[in-house]
Amino acid sequence: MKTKRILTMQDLSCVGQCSLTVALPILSRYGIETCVLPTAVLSNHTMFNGWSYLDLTPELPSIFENWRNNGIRFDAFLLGYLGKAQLMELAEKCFEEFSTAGAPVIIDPVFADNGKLYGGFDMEYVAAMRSLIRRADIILPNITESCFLTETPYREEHDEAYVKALAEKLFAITGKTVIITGVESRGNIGEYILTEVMRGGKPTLKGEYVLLPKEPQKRHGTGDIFASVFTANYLDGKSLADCCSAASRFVISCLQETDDGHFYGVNFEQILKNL
Ligand code: PXL
Repeated sequence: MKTKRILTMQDLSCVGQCSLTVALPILSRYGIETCVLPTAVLSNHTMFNGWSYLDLTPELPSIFENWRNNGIRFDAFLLGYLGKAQLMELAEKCFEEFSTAGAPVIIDPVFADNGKLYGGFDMEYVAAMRSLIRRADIILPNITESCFLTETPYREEHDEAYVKALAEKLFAITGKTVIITGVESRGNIGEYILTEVMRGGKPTLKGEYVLLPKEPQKRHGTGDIFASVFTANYLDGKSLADCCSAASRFVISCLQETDDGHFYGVNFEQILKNL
């Protein structure tokens, strides 16, 4: 079987078990050739007290020129934390120029959680992301990101009608599969999938929950782990619900593997072999 080649575009945080340092080992573990486009190099992720930030945006045109000269193409794209609004246009150029036919674009918008933007982001970034997701085949925003992207007031508690409305507003932007992550329902947590299916010869929207019992602890980088496991399963032809379920189960195992002292991420390395 031909090995699939994916490009994952996100930051490289030297310390912190997120973005490229989780995407690369996880996707490789699934036998996918994983190429990286680092958008920035940070000393550590932005949940630590302070970080250095080397913006790699100016380097991208020459990276693209060399890929162009070498005829490089990718069978899929996974985008996570980008960092600067200017990168969105470059990301679009990258999909246009370097895709094989039908290569899926999976975007986890990664700019906010718990009702707030992450450090270093502003509304210009949100607007640029709103435009970029029109190019995605699948988006993986959490509730907070869904609210920012659809200009919906954030609610701490959410019910099914609220989640459905958010997903439908996102679908109106992308016209493609929307998967809202971190959705809570009666002590369970998981995803709400909204996708178009054919019913009686007509395209129809189908909503579906994938829920598992909630782990009490929260850790950084679990969204990036989710996106990587999801993507690997998706490229393997699994259903959207099975991709979500596999990704959530692995995140739960990672959380269970991590002791209280490990505040900045999860010990996914210990259980990578179980994937
Ligand atoms: O896990 C998301 C993420 C990725 N990269 C960096 C981050 C964050 C979340 O804060 O700071 C640099």
